Amino acid sequence: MGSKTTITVVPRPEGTSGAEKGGPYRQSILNHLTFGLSKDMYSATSRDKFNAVVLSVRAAMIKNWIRTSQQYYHSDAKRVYYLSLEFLLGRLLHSYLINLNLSDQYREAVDVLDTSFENVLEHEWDAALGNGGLGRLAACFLDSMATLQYPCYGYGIRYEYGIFSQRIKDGSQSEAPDNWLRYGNFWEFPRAELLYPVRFYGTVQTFGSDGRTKSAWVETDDILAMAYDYPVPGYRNDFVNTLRLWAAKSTRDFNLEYFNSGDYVKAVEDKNNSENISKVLYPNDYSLAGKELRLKQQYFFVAATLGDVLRRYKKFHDTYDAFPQKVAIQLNDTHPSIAIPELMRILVDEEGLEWEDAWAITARTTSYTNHTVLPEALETWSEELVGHLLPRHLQIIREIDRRFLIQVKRRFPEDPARTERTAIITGDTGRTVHMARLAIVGSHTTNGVSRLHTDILEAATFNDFYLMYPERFQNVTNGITYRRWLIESNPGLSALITESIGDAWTRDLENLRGLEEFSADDGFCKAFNEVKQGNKRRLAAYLEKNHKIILNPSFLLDCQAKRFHEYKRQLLNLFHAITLYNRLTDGRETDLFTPRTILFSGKSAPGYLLCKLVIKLIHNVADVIAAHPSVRDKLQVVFVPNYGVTLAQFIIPATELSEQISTAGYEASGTGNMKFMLNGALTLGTLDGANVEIRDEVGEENFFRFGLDSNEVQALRAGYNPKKYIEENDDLKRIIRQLESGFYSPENPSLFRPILDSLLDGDHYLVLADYASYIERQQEVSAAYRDRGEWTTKAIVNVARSGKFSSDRAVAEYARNIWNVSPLSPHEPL
Ligand code: D6G
Repeated sequence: MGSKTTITVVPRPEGTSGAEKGGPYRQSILNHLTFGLSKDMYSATSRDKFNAVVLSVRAAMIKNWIRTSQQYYHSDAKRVYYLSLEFLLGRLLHSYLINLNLSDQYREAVDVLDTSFENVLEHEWDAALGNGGLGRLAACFLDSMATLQYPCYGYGIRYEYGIFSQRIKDGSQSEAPDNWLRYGNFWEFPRAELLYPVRFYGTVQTFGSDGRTKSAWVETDDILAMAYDYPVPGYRNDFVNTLRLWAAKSTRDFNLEYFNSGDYVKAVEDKNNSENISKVLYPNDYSLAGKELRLKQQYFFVAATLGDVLRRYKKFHDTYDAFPQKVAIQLNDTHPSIAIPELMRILVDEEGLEWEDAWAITARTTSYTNHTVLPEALETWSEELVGHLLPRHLQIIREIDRRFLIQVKRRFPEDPARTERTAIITGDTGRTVHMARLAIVGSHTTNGVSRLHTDILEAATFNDFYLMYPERFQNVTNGITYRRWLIESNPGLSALITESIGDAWTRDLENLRGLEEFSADDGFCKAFNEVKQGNKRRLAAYLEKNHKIILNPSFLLDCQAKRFHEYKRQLLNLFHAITLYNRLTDGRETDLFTPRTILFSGKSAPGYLLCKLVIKLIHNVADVIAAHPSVRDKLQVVFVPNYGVTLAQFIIPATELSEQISTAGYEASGTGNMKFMLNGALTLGTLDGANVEIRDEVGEENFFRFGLDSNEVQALRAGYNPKKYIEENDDLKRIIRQLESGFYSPENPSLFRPILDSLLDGDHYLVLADYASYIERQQEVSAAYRDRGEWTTKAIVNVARSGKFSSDRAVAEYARNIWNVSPLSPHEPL
C-alpha cells in the first residue's frame, strides 16, 4: 500500500451493509469522508479524518440551525446583534459535541477511522480571532445566548490571520502569522450570494428639496462584504444560533484601466489590496495608534452588519416605528461605535426620516459595553482621518456633538469647562473624535463589566456623562461559560461533582453550592486532590510533548496566564520568584520551604517593547534558577509559549494558585480569574475588577488579598516616591542591584535597564509600592499549602461559590436589563 493510513473500513454509502453495525455516526463520518472529501483508506490523512468528523457533526445540527432561524422569523422575535471586532473561539469540535450531547457517541464512532477521539480533536486549529479577555468574553456569550435560547447573532470579521503565533527564541518573543484557514475550515458556511457593498472616501453632495436639505455620499470607493456563517449550538436544547463573520471581497476582479493597458498583474494587485481589510486582526490588547486600516475594518463590519439587520427587519416591517422593539444592537467596546452615525446616515439619508426620529430610534436600539479605563485604550480618531475615510459620518458626528453640547450647556450653564470634557470632537487644530463619548451619547445604556469598574466609570472616567444621564449606566459583571471551562476542560472534576451532588449544576451553575457540604469531607477532599494531581500530570505531559518543558507535578503550581501588560504586573510576580531565589541561595528559607512552579504564559503586543523585555527577563531568571543545583529542586520558573484558548484548557484545571495581581483600578473585570476559581485554584489578588466580587463570594479567609486598593492607588499617586520602597526593603534593594549589575544578563549587563528605568522613573503601576505586601501574602500562601487539608477545603469552597461567574448569569442580565428580550421556547419540529 502506498499510503500511511490504516483505515480498514471501505466507506460505503448509507444503507449498505456496515452502516447498522457501526451506528449512525460511524456511517455518517464515513459518508462525509467519501462524499464530502472524496477520500478513502488509501488517501485519507489525519486532517481528512478530522474534517470528516466536523462535516458529520455539523450535519447533525443543521436541521436545528434552520429551525432556530425559522422560529425567529415565525415569531418575529426581537433579535439581539452582538457586534464585536473579536471572537476568540478556540477549538469548536469538542465544545459543540458536548452541547449537542454527542461526545460519547463520537468518542466511539471515530474508531471507524482507525484513530482516537483525542487525535481527532488535536487536529483542530484554534479560531483565535481575538486578543484576550474581550474576544473570549464574546465567545462565552455566544455559547450562553444559544443555551438560554435568546434570539442573538454574533457579528464580526473573518480575519484571514488571527492573533499572531508567539515564538520564543533565546528567551525573546517573535511573531509568526496565524494561518488558521490554510487547510480550509469546514465549520463555516460561505454565503457567496450574501454580499453588501461598503463604501469609503468620496464626497458628500447636499441638495435641497421642499425646504429640506438632503445629503448623498457619492464618488466612493466600494468593496464587498461577504458573509461566512458559523453555527452556535446551545447546551442540549436543539437551539442553534448564528455567528456571521464578514470577509472583504473586491467589487471587481481587476482594474480595467490597467488590464486594458496590458498590465494584468497590476490589475489583480488592486483587487488584493481591497481585500486587505479582513486580512489580519490587530494584535494589540489595548492602545492602538489611529491606523486607517483599523477604522476601515470597523466601518466595514458595521456597515455590512447594519445592512443585514435592516434586510431582516424589512422582511416584516414597512416603517421604522417598531425598530427598537425588534432590534437590539450591543457594541462590544467602542470598536463598532461607528454604528451610531451609520444607522443615522441610513435612516436620514436613505430612508428619509427626520433627524429627531432617527436619533430616537438609534439611541433606543443601541447599547455599549465599556471594557477599560486605561486612557490610552479609550479610542479616538483624528477628525481628519474620519473626514477623509467617512466624510458623511463626520458630518453626522458633528451634528450629534452640536446637539449634545446644547444640552450640556443648558443643564450646566455655570460650567463651561464641561464642554471640553464631554465634547465628542475636541481640540482647535488637529481635532480628535472620542468614540466612547459618541457611544454613550448615542445609546440607551452604557455598562461596565464588574461592580468596581462600573463604579469607576460613574465616579471618574465618565463622571460628566453619568451626571447627565445617571439612568443610562449599569453594571453587568462578566462571566464565563462553564461548558467549556469545566465540563470540557476538566472532565475529572466534572465527573466528581456530578457523582457527589448530581448533574443539576450542568444546567445552572449556582447549584455548585451543594459542594460546600463536602468541603471538609475526607473522601471528597481526597478525590478532589486526585483530580487536581491528575490535571497537573496531564499538563506536565502536554508541556513535555509540545514544548519540552518538564514540570514537577508535586510542586505548588502557581500560574499567571494572560496577555502581558505593565498594569497586569507580571514583573511583580517575577520579583517574587527572584526573592525566593535570593533567599534560598542565602539559606534564608527554612526546611519548610514549599516547592513551587511559577508558570507564566501570555503574549505581548508586538510593539510593546517593555513587556517583551519582561518576557526575556522571565526566561533569564528561569535559566539562572534551573542552573542552581540546590534551588532547582525547590523552585522552577517556566514560560509556556503561545498562550491561547486550547493551552488555557490545559493550564487552568491544573493550577492551584491563580495570580490576579493588577494594579487596583486597572483591570476592568478579568475573566481568567473566574476560570481558575471554577477549577479549584485559590486566588492571590488585588482588590481589582471582578476579584472584588470573587472575594465577596468566597470570603476573605478563602482568598489571598494583598496590595493597595483603587482609592489608595489614586491617593498615593501625588508625591509617589518609588525609591522610598527600595530603601525600606532589603529584598527589593537586592533585586534592583542585581538588575543594575546585569546579574541576569551578564553578556549584556544593560539589557534590562529599561525595566529598571520604568520603575525608578515613576513606577506608574506601583510594582514597588505593592511589593512588600505581595511577598508577605505569598509567604502565607506557602504556609497554607503545607496544610493540604485546609488548602483543599478552601479550593472546594472556591468551586462551590463560583456560580455567580457563569456567563449565563451575565447574558441573562443583559437580556433582562439592557436588551429587553425573552428566551424563545423550544421550536416545533421541522
Ligand atoms: C444562518 C442559518 C441558516 C439561515 C441563514 C440565513 O446561516 O439556517 O438560513 O442564517 O438567515 P437570514 O440571514 O436570512 O436570517
